Amino acid sequence: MNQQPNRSEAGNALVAVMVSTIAISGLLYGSLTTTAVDMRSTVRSVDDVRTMSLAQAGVEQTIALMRNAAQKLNTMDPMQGIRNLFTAGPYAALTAAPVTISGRTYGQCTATATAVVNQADRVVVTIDSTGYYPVAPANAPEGSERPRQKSVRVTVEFNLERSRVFESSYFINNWGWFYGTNIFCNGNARSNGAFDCANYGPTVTGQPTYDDLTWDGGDATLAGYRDDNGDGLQNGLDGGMFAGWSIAGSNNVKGTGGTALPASNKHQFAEQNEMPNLTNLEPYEARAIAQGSTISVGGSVLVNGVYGDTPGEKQHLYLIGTAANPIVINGPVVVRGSVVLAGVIKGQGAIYSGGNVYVPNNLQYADAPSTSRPANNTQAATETWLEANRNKDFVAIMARENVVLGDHTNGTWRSYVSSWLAHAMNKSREDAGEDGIPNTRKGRDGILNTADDDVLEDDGQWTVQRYTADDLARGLIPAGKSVNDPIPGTGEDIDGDGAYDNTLTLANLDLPAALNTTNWGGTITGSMTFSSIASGAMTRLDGAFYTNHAFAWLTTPSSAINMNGAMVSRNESVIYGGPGLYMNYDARLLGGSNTVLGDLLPKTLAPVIVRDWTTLPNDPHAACLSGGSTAP
Ligand SMILES: [Ca+2]
Ligand SMILES: [Ca+2]
Ligand SMILES: [Ca+2]
Ligand SMILES: [Ca+2]
Repeated sequence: MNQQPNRSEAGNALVAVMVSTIAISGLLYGSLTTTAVDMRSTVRSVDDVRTMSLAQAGVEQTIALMRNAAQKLNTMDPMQGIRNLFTAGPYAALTAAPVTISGRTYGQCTATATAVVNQADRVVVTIDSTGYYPVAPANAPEGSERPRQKSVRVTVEFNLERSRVFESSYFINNWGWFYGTNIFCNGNARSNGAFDCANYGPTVTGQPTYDDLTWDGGDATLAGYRDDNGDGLQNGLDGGMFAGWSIAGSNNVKGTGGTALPASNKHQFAEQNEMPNLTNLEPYEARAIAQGSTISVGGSVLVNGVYGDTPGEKQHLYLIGTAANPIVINGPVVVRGSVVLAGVIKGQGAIYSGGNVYVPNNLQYADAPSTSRPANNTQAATETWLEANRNKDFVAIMARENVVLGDHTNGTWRSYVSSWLAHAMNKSREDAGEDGIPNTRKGRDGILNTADDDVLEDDGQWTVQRYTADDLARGLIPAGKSVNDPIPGTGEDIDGDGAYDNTLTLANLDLPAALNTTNWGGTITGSMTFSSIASGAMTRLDGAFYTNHAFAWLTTPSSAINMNGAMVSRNESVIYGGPGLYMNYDARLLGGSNTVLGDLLPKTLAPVIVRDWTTLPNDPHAACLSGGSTAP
């Protein structure tokens, strides 16, 4: 985001941002790379060590296969992808599979996985893996020396958790940028790709994050404080800036109290947070109906669970609330089309839109938290704030397409936003390469034609994984998909819709249908122009926002702009004016899967937890193998 260039003050650049994803392939790739290093270092070492590395490689490959199965059902329920591997009992992941790295085969491994806990949100798996050197007994030539074998048993845990993208005030799936001295990010600023401050002096106060939140009556207790600056202290000074790639031009970034943000609060090449996939809203529709969620205005129920699912019901929903007649939301609802939303909103809930969400003017809680932020970043102050504001209004606005704020029909709006959507740093077309991040073709070393290049970026090819016949046999192809179809969210399918997407343009942001009662339901009363309900000087935006495409806004008020909640976006094109832009993180989003907001937000697969690792004296797969016996 950036400050609008003032006519009398040349030199301020503009805004934009971008795309990415693919924590899964990143993790897989990272772990295999580690093994490659181990393997090479042991080439001259004893065969036993080599054989043990082969067993460990089998564990890593099995975990990768399970994560990959989760990816294949990502649009429905990633955990179901893992659970489907165990429908017929233990999962025979690898059978005398060669372990090959950079074209060289080091040996073979066999691995079997058994689900010891198999629940909707949590699966615990015991993996028995045996490494064989030089080959598995079944493949050993007759009369040859008995192959060596080493076996390990590793217990790993998979959890479905509230997506971590909601742990920042400002989260961008690719390129984050703060081009302004009066940006005040009261929370974390994070990108999956590079983060650029271009030597401006924005403020990032940070927000410590926690794994859990529990309640004892009205007493809140946060648990699992993450000491991400690594100083051993849980003193509220954690959080800050995070980037999956480099952080540039950040020397002037200020932290709490206006002093320089310490280097220990700037995290380059940090773990990426996977964007949830909202391509398929069916699971959210089922949840909305099961919970009996509603939206009403003036006592009339306008949405019952899902809007647009009954014959004759309109697809697009128009909601303008006032202080006298606020929009009243209760639970998560789905609107199959686009949404226009502004004015006063009350209650706790979420709106999942199958199209664009338009916020033409201020959106404000009727009963907002007493203060936008806790008194300070300590755990005690945060718990006190949570206790006071647990039941105050909260809304999450989730768009499958774009979030469009202000008056997008205005010529100045269109000029600024379109120039940033087209900017070279803000590439949105799906040719971002293996890492899902544009502008990384040269790799970390910045030099073209070296080993770390992202050769798939800008190659003119859309590279994705595709469903196979084996996936079909394992129940890993969701309804509506077939063998050879692209797997949504893999490779360069950055928005996870299973189709190639070109660069975002203004056409993606325009209304899907004219504003009238033929196309739109809700509080609309007749035909109208968008500009008649829109403002070029918005100052208030309450709620947590999510888009897998562009978050686009031009607002140039004469007073401060306050965003209270969170902003999660793939591409950002925010241009602002006035005395300051404040992004105040809503601390009710803290606490992992146990936030006060319950089940309002999407879930993704958490990082895999290794629970136990032990060596086995004998080969647990020996009974399954024919051929010679193995040496211990
Ligand atoms: Ca710390
Ligand atoms: Ca490509
Ligand atoms: Ca790339
Ligand atoms: Ca796509």
